[in-house]
Order: sequence, then C-alpha cells, then structure tokens
Amino acid sequence: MAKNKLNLPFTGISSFCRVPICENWSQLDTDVAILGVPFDLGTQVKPGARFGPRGIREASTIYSLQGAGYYDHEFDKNFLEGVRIVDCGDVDMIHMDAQQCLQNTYEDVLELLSKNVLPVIIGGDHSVPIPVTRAMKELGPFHVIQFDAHLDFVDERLGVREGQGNPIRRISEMKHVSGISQIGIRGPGSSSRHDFDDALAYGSTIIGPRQFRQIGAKGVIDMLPKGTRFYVTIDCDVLDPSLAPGTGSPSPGGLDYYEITDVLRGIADRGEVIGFDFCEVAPIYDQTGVTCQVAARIILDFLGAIFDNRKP
Ligand SMILES: [Mn+2]
Repeated sequence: MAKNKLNLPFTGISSFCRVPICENWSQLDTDVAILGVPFDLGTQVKPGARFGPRGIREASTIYSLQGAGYYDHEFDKNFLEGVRIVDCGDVDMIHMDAQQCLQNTYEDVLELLSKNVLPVIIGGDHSVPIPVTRAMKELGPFHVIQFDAHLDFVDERLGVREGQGNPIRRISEMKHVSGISQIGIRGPGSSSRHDFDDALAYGSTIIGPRQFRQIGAKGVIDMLPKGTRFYVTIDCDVLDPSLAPGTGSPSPGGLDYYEITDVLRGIADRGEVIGFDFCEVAPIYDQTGVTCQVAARIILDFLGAIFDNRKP
C-alpha cells in the first residue's frame, strides 16, 4: 500500500464524509457519532428511505474531512477543524417487524449517548425521530424543531401510532420535550384541520413557507425560544422538490438551501443542539443524485455551525 495516500473522494469505503468507521462501540471515543437508520416500514406512500443512509454517505464523500475540517469563504472560517467525527454504521433492521426496528434504534441511540457524543441520525423515514427523542429523555428538557412539508401530528389510524405521519404528535407527548417549532409546513398531508388545532393547543409554533418568506430567516430564528437545548429533525421534503426530488412525499413550494441553512445556523447560535436527524431521502427517486448531495451538505453545514458555537 502507498504510504502517502491522496484519498480522492471516489476511492475507499464511503463512510459519512470519509470519517473513520467504528463498529465496536465499546471503543468509541468521539465528539460526533453518525448513525444510519435504514428504516422505511413507516412509509404511507412511496418507500425507499431505507437507502437514505447509503445514498447520503456516498454523496458525502466529496466533502472528505480527514481531520482538517473545511474552509468556507462566506464566513471566512475553517469549520470542524479538530472535531472528532466517527461513522458508527447502521441500526440493525428486522424485516416484517417495524416495532423491533424502532426498538433497536432506541437502544442504539441510548448506547451512543452513554459515550457522551452528539448523535447525528441519518434516516430512514420520519418515524425515526420517535425512538431517537425517546432515548434522549435524560437530556431534557429540550425544544424540538421540525423542518418538514407536513405537520406529522396524526394521533393514530387503525392502531398505527408510530409511522411517518405521527412523529411530532408522539414527541408532543414526551414530558422531557419543552416545546415544538414546525417550519416549512404547507399543502396537503396526512394531518387534518383537527391535528393542526391540537398542535396549536399544545403550543406549537407553525411557520409555513409564505410566512417564512415574509419575515426571512432572521425573523424565523427570532420566533424560536432562547437559551434552551434543541433537538432538530429535518424531513427532506421541507426542501423544494426542484432541489430535492428524491423523497417519497415531495411537496411544491419548499425551502431552498440558504433558507434552511441560515435558520440552522441561527439555531446553533441560539442554544445547545443535543442531536439532529435528516430523514426521508429516498435515492431511488433521486435521478441526478442532487437530493443526497444537498442532504450531505446540510448535515455538514449544521455540524460546522454547532461546533463553531462550542469553541471556548
Ligand atoms: Mn415528516
């Protein structure tokens, strides 16, 4: 093997941003743990999000970090320099047993948190944040910020309570969650008028793209609570389908790259981010690979902003 390797993005094993892989978690010693949840049994329309972790990892290799971080001239900053990021692989999936898949997710996140890491979860459909936020009980109270086209506030249908249409309702029931903000919500979805009433009665702040564009990213950030901890869940379909077509329930009129990343930076400025997920990327509908690329980039940008704020 060559001693001085160039390690170009198309070579090697595609971990997230080509960071080291750790499958034996007893040895885990890192600042950030990447965890894939290749689960799409909670999907109500088009499946395929089980391939999201692989698609995002593959697309992310173009941003190979290799310890040096990355320079972004728009901020004149070198982000993520010295931050230890490890790819911890995927949660084990059991076909025909959705509840066991979610239970495995819960247990894996609990184990990662015991290592004192920032968990970054790559979904999977939008059921995934239910076991993730449940596992974060000891880190409460924290505020949950959802980026999504859909409200995801359905209570239950024919006994289904933890599918992709239910996560924010389930999160609203968690005593360790202090509040919820829902950004990008628009158009038809599985939630009814009644569900919107319930979300508002709970105390949710709901911001659609029209209001977002009236008040701008800064106005949106100003509506979030201050000095609290945040967990952020990003459903890919919050983005406009022209930018991110590779998702099971695309919805016209979504946010663009700068709109979401400017708000994510504002969140990182405003309080401690204790974890986040990016869900609902389905590479089989992603003809050009742009969705996986945008997802990888948003994850990277958000990580950069979070650790920029953790500097002494
Ligand atoms: Mn969703």
